[in-house]
Amino acid sequence: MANYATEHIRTVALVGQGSAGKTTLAEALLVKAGALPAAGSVERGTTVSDFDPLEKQYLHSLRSALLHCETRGTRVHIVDTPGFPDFIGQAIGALDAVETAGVVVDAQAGVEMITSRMMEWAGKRGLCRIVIVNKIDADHVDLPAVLAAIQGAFGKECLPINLPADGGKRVVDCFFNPSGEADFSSVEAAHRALVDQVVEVDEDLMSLYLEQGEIEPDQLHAPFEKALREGHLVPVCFVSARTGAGMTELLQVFDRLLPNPTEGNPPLFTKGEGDAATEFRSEPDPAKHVLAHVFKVVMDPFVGKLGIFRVHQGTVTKDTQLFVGDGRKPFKVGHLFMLQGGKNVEIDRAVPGDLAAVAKVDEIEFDCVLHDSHDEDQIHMKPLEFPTPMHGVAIEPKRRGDEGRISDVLHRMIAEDPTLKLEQTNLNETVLWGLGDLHLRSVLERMATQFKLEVTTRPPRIPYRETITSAAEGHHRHKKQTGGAGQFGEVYLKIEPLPRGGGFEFVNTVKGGAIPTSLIPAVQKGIEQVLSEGPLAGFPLQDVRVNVYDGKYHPVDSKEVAFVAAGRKAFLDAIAKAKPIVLEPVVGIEVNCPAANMGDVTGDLSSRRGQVTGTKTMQAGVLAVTGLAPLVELDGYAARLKSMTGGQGAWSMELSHYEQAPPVLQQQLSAEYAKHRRHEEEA
Ligand SMILES: Nc1nc2c(ncn2[C@@H]2O[C@H](COP(=O)(O)OP(=O)(O)O)[C@@H](O)[C@H]2O)c(=O)[nH]1
Ligand SMILES: [Mg+2]
Repeated sequence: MANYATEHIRTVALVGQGSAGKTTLAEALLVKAGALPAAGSVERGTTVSDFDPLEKQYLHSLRSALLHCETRGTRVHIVDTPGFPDFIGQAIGALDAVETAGVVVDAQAGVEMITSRMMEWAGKRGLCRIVIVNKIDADHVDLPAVLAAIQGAFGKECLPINLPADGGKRVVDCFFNPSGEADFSSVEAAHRALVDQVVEVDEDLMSLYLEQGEIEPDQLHAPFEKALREGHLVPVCFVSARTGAGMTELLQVFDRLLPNPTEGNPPLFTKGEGDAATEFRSEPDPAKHVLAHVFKVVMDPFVGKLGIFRVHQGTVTKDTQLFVGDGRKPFKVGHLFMLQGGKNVEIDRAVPGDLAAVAKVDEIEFDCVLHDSHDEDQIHMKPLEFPTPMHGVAIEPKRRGDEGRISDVLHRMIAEDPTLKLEQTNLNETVLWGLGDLHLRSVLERMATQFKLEVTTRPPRIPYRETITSAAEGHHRHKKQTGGAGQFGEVYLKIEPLPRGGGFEFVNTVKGGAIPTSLIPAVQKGIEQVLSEGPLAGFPLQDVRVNVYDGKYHPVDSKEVAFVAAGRKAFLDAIAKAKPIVLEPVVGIEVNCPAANMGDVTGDLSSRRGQVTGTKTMQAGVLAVTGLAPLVELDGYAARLKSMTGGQGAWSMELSHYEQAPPVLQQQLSAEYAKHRRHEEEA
């Protein structure tokens, strides 16, 4: 395979609502660029991206797929991502690997829930963005209205870079072309709007433009890239992945206008640990030390673990020795791959901008950094935030004896997917948390088909938390005389509430060796034992600061165990006096529904102790309702929404914050816990 210099590489993630046509578009681009002889179809399960058996069954992308093609001397890496809210983690992860987010909009549906979410995520990550309006061939599309909706939702900086012509059979470029025929608006107006917008980021050019009234396209390149980087310009292009209209023009936009890796915003890395950590940006220079970021890990049934990374700096070859994150032992690359859907193609080097993969390196985990310098360990990439998984199922093996393997396989799947969590509750439940029902189902199906492991599922308990609401003092003297040896430890501590989200803080202000420094970790250990099971209702305790300030020890009898016990009991003593409460999770919910159902949807939300925080028109006849509601009240919401909207509604939720649970609920939860404790003691 030919080698491409960094300047001749482009990286684009196709993101946006499910069914907008991302997979079909990726396929059409590969065909147009000559990387594929003919286009497959999503419906027949023959596309390069949707290669996974489960994707073929669902007719939807469930995971991101890496593709690449060559156009006019430029290599284009494309990441096709799923648009279903359940699999949004895959799309967010892909943003770490590219300069540009290509947000695909379905011309028939307009701006949708995931369109907005991805515009926002990509903006937060400092990516250049383009909007690709697909399906311009379809019946009943109102393209001027779609463009207006895009500008309404994302701002006036969304400007068409080409326009449909001949009734949507082709598109006409408006950037290089100062004039021409289009189906609506005019090429002249679009061209002028683009130039006006671009020169705004460059004062000198602006004066020149005002003087001369026109600017050479070549002079516009640098300010164009700057405008993209700064989010001052979001080009909009029109395509039909089905008829191929706009494909040549889109490839031309990729090649001539999208940033190469030296023109995008380089990602932020951190070096060192804790307070000593410093931030720095990678430099897309092939001659420097290697910095590569693993943005995706897959368990390939044939080659095993594949670590897929983006090179941000330096050159990786098959002879490169790479360190994994903080690890001290390097591995030799050996075989280096580039992916085309489910196919791995061996390559001999990867430079800044390339997306490549290595197989069978156990230490590689999602989000780790690969590097080749001995003195620069502890390198991390500034982490992306992912939505917190709020849908859970409690699982149990169908066959006894499968417990170990299930936990093993689930841990491997979690390593691939940052939006999947496994929790072992204190009620002996194993709960798998994901972003939605389909997300969880796909995991369990993969487990059943690929690993022959079957489980039964039931709804899990709500992830309540506990905290305290006032400061208090705690004390415990642990004294035991067993035979000759004794145990002695005494601890005085103070606790106080931290703001929500403050977690746990341990402070040691013991003076004069009242508790020897060597035994402080034992005290801390005892205290931390309480964190996983709060005394009020058995839920994890959070948002509390503990200050151990005094104590007593005995030169002979003071052992670690004594201080673990004293720490734990002193903490429990303080909690009992600090007005503990149960916190319940409150989620932000977004519902898309026909405007006619708005009253039902908002009324229903209020009846669930919820609160509507906003409504927004997405396009003619469709509303987005946002609100907040306690998670416990959303039981059965999917079915309710379906019946309220005749199947037209869509929704997603994300953890917003924790709030004090209503008194009745608190009493009920602590009564249940007390009963559970009695059972345990009797058993
Ligand atoms: N009419 C029309 N249909 C399209 C076009 N592109 C995709 N589709 C159809 O839209 C559906 C969703 O496409 P898909 O590529 O799976 O969307 P994705 O979820 O964004 O990857 C499929 O039935 C496609 O055949 C297009 O340009 N025009
Ligand atoms: Mg797809």
